[in-house]
Order: sequence, then structure tokens, then C-alpha cells
Amino acid sequence: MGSMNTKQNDPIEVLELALQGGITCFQFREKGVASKQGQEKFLFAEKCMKLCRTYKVPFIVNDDVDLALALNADGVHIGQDDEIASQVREKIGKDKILGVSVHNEEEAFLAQKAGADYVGVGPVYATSSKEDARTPAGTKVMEQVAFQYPYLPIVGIGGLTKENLAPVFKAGGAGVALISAIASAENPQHQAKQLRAKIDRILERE
Ligand code: 3NM
Repeated sequence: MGSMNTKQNDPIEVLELALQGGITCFQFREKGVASKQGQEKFLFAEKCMKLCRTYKVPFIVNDDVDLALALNADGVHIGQDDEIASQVREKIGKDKILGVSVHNEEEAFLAQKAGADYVGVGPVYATSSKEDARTPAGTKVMEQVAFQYPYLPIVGIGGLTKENLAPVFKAGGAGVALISAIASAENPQHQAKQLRAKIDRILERE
């Protein structure tokens, strides 16, 4: 959120527009050199969370388990370089959402064993929103994970737009996570609405 390149410079404003447009989940991701720290980060996250609650949209914290617990957030999302999933599950208890980024079947196996509620797979396409993003992998891994763990919800991420997200659902994805498609849109509310409509059309065809 801190480094969002938006027409609206206020990330809270962008978030509210995205919520009005119909996003169904929000992940707080405050990273990078200019990112907020400590109390400033806490207060910013709290503001985002309160806004999400107004719209009854789950608020998930990326990486920072302590922040998620301090805020009583709805969940935590972790990558493979963060604390291991089973430990995080133990810390947050069974009622909070746990999401884990995975890149192969082995990581998916461990994630579901640790009690992940969903896994994120990416980057599907090239992205400029994540500095240390891996090589784009398309939807192959997603297909493999969906085949192996049919009840584990998979979220595709990385370079997704309303024009190119269909393969994620075709590969067995349950949803998509996007930053720039919404945050850099001229009109984030309209964009989120269009994405929602596009996904609904794809799911209706299934
Ligand atoms: N994680 P955009 S790709 C946060 O591959 C993030 O795990 C990724 O932003 C992964 O929608 C990514 O602008 C960035 O491409 C997604």
C-alpha cells in the first residue's frame, strides 16, 4: 500500500473506492524502503481495517503476525521466507484466516498440512508491484496444486487484469489477488466493479 502508484495519492481513499467497487478481501501489505514502521504502521493498518469492517470485508495482514494479533485482524498471509505456517497457525489460533504463498506441490502440501485456509500462487504474469517477484509461471503450478488438493482454495496473483485473469479460474483458481489493476486504475471503484463482473461471468459459465 505504501508504494502504490495511484492517481489518488491517498491509499485510504483508494481502499474505500475498491471496497465500494466490490472487492471481497483486503491484504495489508506495507513494504519497501519508505514503508511505515512501528506505531505509524499500526495506526495506518488500523484505519484500513476499520474501513474494511465497515464494508464487511476480511482484513488480512501480510507477513506481520504480531501486527495481525495486536489489531485482532481477520487473518495473516505469509510467504515462504516468513515464519513457518504451522507456527503461525499455532500463534493465531484456529479462527483466523491463514494464507500461504506457494510455488510448487511440496509447499502446497506443507501449507495445507499446517492448516492454511487458502494458498496464493504466483506470479502468474510479470509484475512490477513486487521487487523480489519470481519468474512468471503462468497457471501450471496452480493446475497441479488444484489437482492434488481439490478442496484447498487457490488464489492467483501477479500481473493480473480483467483481460488476462480467465486462465486462473480455468486452472482451478478460486480467486485472484491484484494490486496495480485496481490501485493504478483511473477509477479504482469502476475497475473493481468491472473485475467483479468479469469474474462472476467466468464462474457462471463453470
Ligand atoms: N506477490 P500486481 S506477485 C504481492 O508472486 C505479490 O507471490 C506475488 O501485484 C507473488 O497485481 C505480487 O500489480 C504483486 O501485479 C502483485
